[in-house]
Amino acid sequence: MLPNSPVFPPVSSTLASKVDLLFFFTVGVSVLFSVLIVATIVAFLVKYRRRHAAETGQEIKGNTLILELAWSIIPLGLVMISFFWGAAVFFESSRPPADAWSFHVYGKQWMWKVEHPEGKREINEFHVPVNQAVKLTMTSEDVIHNFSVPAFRLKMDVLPGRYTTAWFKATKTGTYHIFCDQYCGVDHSKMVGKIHVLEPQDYQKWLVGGASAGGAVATGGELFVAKACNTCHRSDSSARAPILDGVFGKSVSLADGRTVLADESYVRESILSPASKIVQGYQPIMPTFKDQISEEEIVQLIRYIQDLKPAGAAAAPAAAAPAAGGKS
Ligand code: HEC
Ligand SMILES: [Cu+2]
Repeated sequence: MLPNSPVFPPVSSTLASKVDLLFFFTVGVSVLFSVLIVATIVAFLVKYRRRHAAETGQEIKGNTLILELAWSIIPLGLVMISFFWGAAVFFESSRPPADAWSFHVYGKQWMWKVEHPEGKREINEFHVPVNQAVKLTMTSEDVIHNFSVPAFRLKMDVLPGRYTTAWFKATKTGTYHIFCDQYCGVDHSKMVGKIHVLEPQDYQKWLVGGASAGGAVATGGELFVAKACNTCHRSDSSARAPILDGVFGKSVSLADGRTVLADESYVRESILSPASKIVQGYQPIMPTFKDQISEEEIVQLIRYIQDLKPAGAAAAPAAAAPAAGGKS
């Protein structure tokens, strides 16, 4: 929209120009009315100024129906346009498309950690393919942060203790800024990063080459054994604990009569506070893993559970294309 403008960031995602258009519309309407109001005030100041000391105002009686209707209906119409237009853009920005690749983002004083669908990790650098929808599931390891990429018009709070999601589809290759948009401590201003948008073949090349940053984290399968989840959650169903194969993405009946969707937040809650949602037909014997497991390990377990197919179905091709990453 404004190429190479120092005022506006580049327009590099499918959502960016839609957000800009809405922004310019609301600013335009506001400026138009501000100018009209100020001009009217000035004109009336001059026109109805007191011309001699004894002058009194004329009494005004009755009303002008057309005028009253006009100044009610026109602003209502304009506000409704902003409302429905804004709602449409909001819905689009908050619903990742079904074919989005699933990335995880961790905010931490003072860095951004990213995990790719096939497990590769990086810090403050984020490589993504162009023209591919990317879904971010984000959480914080300490305080509230905010993941912001101005070029994508993307900005989402990253909170400790829960998952927030955002998505984007980059439309132009290049390197763009990542900022933390929520004051989070002394080095908040250094909590910045770069997002590199690559051609799909360059992204694949990048994926196979180079080491993964951020230290090794055990895979979900290893953790499932190391944390002894497998002693209760066995696929041969000794009836102590529900079989987890195929549970992800399904709805689960709880002992108190509610049903919940087994999504990432549900699995996370099941691990950290198992007693808050008890599965129907089971005893609350699962211990909490709070303080014994890191946010990154929880995500590994979620991914492992996500890939557990119901008995009989073909096993998921291990770490094939990143497209195999979750589609919740
Ligand atoms: C002592 C046995 C035991 C251990 C160990 C255990 N669980 Fe559980 N788990 C249960 C039981 C029983 C339930 C069902 C009752 C409930 O909801 O708390 C359950 C429920 C769950 C659910 C919800 C399942 C559903 O069908 O909705 C998930 C997810 C889960 N556990 C994951 C884990 C993970 C991951 C670990 C290891 C970090 C683990 N569990 C360790 C016994 C256990
Ligand atoms: Cu921050």
